[in-house]
Amino acid sequence: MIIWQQLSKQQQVSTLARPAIRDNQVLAQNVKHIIDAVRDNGDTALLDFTQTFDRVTLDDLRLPESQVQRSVNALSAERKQAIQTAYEQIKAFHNAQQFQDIIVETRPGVTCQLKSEPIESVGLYIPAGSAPLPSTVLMLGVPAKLAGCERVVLVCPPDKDGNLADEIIYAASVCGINEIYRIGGAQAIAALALGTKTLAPVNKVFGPGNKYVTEAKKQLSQAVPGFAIDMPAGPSELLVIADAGANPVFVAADLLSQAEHGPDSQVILLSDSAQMIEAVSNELHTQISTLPRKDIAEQALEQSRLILCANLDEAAAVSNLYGPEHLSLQVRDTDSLLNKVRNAGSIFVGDYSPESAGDYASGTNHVLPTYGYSKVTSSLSLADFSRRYTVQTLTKPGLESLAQTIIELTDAEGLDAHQRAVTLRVDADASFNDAN
Ligand code: HSO
Ligand code: ZN
Repeated sequence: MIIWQQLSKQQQVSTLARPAIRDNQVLAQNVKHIIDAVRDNGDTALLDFTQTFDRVTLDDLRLPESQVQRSVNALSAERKQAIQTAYEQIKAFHNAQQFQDIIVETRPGVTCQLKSEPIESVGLYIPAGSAPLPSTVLMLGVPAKLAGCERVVLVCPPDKDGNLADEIIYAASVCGINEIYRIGGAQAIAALALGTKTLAPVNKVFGPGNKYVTEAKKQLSQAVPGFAIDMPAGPSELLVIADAGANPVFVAADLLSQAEHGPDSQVILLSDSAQMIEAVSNELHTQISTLPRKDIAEQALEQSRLILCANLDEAAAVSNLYGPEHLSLQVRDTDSLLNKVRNAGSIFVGDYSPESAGDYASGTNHVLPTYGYSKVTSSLSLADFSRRYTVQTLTKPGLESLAQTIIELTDAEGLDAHQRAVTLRVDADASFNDAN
C-alpha cells in the first residue's frame, strides 16, 4: 500500500506515471514499409500481407453478403438479443447528441450560422486479437450511422479460415453496415487512407488496435492530406475511489475487469481507508485465481497502485492529476465527490455502476481518451462523425455598420486588399443595388 502523504513531489509524479511510450524506430520503419507497399501495389499487397500476418490466402478481401445470413443462423437467440439490446441503449444515448444548428444575428444585417455535416466516408477498425469485440462495432457503428455518414466501412483481420467472428458480422448488420473487408493491421489502415482497387479511401478512421495499427494511424494522418483519425489510443485504465463503506468484492472485480484487457492495462485504487485497501487487496488475490485470463490480469496488476489518501478531497486531487480513462466512485457521498473530480474519460457513479456497464450496454461510448489525454480530449460521441462549419450573410447596411471596425483593423495589419474588399462595396453606387 502506498501512502500518498508520505511521498515526495517527485515520487508522487512517478507513482502516477504511465509506462513511457518508447519511440520505436524499428516499428516505425516496418509500418512505413507496409504503407509504401499498399500505396505501390494496392490489393496485391493487401492479399500478401494477409497471407503473411493472418496466415490465410483469400481471393477476395470483401466479406461476401451471404456470410451475414450464415452468422445470423450460427448465433444463439440469447447472443443476438444481447447485441440488439446493447444496440438500443447505445442508439438512444447517441441519438440525443444530435447537433442543433446555431443562427445568431450578431448585429442588425449580420447573420452567422454554425452548421453540421456528416463526414462523407468513415472506416471502422475492429481488432480481432485475443477476443472478438462486437461491443466496439456498436460503439463505432451506431454513431457513424446516426450521424448520417454516407459510407461506413468496417475492417477486421480474418482468422486462419478467412472468417470474421459471427458476433462482429451480426453487430455490423444490426448497425446497417454492409461494406466489410477482411483485413487488419497497418495494411488495413493504409488501405483505408490511400484506397486500392477494391477499397475506395475514407476520410476518417476510428477504432482501437495494436501498436502497428496505432503507428499506421499516426503516420497516415500526417502523410495523407485530409485524412483524419479519431484519437490517440493507449492501454486501458481504471481508477477507483472507494471509501470505507464500499464493497471490496465489487471494487476488486472492477479492477480485474480492466486488468484482463492486456498486460499493459493500468488499474489504480484510491481510498481514505487502510482497511478497505487491505480488503480489496485480499479480494484481488481470491478473484484472480479463477479467471481464465489470469496471466494477463496478473501482469497488469504488477503495475497497479493501491494508494491511501488522507481524505476524499485528496483522492479527487490525485485522480485529477492522473486523468484516468475510466473513473469509478464507490463512496457514500457521490454528489460531493462528483463535483470535485475532473479529467476523466467516463465516470461511473456509485456501487452499482460497474465499468462493464459502460463497456457494453448502458449507452455511453467506450472509446475514450487514455494516457492522460482525458485532460484535453473528449470521449467519442456523435460529434466525431461530423464536422461543423460556419455560414454568414451580410446585408449592405450590415456591412456598412461594420466597415469602420474592419477598416481600422486592416490598417493595423497593413492589409489593404482586405480593406478595399469592404470600402468598394460600401462606396458602390446605387445602380448596382438597383440592378440586383
Ligand atoms: N474497456 C474497453 C472497452 C471494452 N471492454 C470492450 C470490453 N469490451 C476500453 O474502454
Ligand atoms: Zn473493458
